[in-house]
Amino acid sequence: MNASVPMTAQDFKSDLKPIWCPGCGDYSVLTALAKALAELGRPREEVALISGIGCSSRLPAYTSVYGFHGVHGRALAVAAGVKLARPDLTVLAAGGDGDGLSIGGNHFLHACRRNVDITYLLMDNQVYGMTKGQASPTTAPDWCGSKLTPHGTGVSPVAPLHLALAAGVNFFARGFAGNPNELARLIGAGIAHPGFSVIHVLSPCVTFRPEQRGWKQAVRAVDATPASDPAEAFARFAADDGFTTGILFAGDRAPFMPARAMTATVAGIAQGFAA
Ligand SMILES: Cc1ncc(C[n+]2csc(CCOP(=O)(O)OP(=O)(O)O)c2C)c(N)n1
Ligand code: SF4
Repeated sequence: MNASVPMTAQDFKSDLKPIWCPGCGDYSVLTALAKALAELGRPREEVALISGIGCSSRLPAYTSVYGFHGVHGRALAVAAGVKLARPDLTVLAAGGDGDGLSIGGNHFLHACRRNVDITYLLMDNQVYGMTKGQASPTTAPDWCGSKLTPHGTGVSPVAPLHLALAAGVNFFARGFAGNPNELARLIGAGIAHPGFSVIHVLSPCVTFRPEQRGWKQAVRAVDATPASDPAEAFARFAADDGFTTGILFAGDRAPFMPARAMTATVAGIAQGFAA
């Protein structure tokens, strides 16, 4: 591609046709991401998108940037490695609430704490879509839609905003797949903000949670400038119901980037093993 020709959102989509169910929110996340990357204007080979496993984690295959569709729950570990080895790249990670908060929950905490300059699309549908509809960490306790939990889970769900703030996240925005233009703006803001940025995307699973079509009526835009102090954000969003959208927190911690990582090369690492 000629670098002087401005790229369009379409240029950031691959030729693969997504196999998501018709109406899945993930289509709009792809649209928003492609728009954000076109607006960012970096060549495709300077962007890496890392994912785990799940319907949402198929995202890299449908983009034209470098991608890695890896192991369940380990997207953030891989993304951190990519960013530390190649700080010149724009690095994103993506995956579902199961991938990021169940099996990957520990990595989520440490990614917030460590603050490597990555933008993470946490595509939340409050269910394990790929494995046919089991409850996830963000599922409400009284949801009885899975045969595994016919009387609900009875367990308090994780609130990604509160969890991220407690763990030291540097940027937290919430978007809705049904509003892809606004979501593109939030993804762009997350990429521009130094450090670990979480874009919590409400992305309906129309197959196993058809009632999530009603999220359209539930979401509302935040009516204040983002908090920059975690205590202020906690106080402001203590009673948050999970449907406030926009940039909810923007901190100013310096990203984690050890000098040593910047000088490591594959040849150097190989030499170290040979010695
Ligand atoms: C180590 C491991 N454990 C379990 C699974 C089975 N598995 C695949 S995807 C998935 C959860 C998917 O849910 P989520 O991350 O919320 O994504 P969604 O499909 O809803 O987008 C699970 C449990 C797996 N692939 N690997
Ligand atoms: S099962 Fe749910 S999350 Fe997976 S593609 Fe279908 S609608 Fe989307």
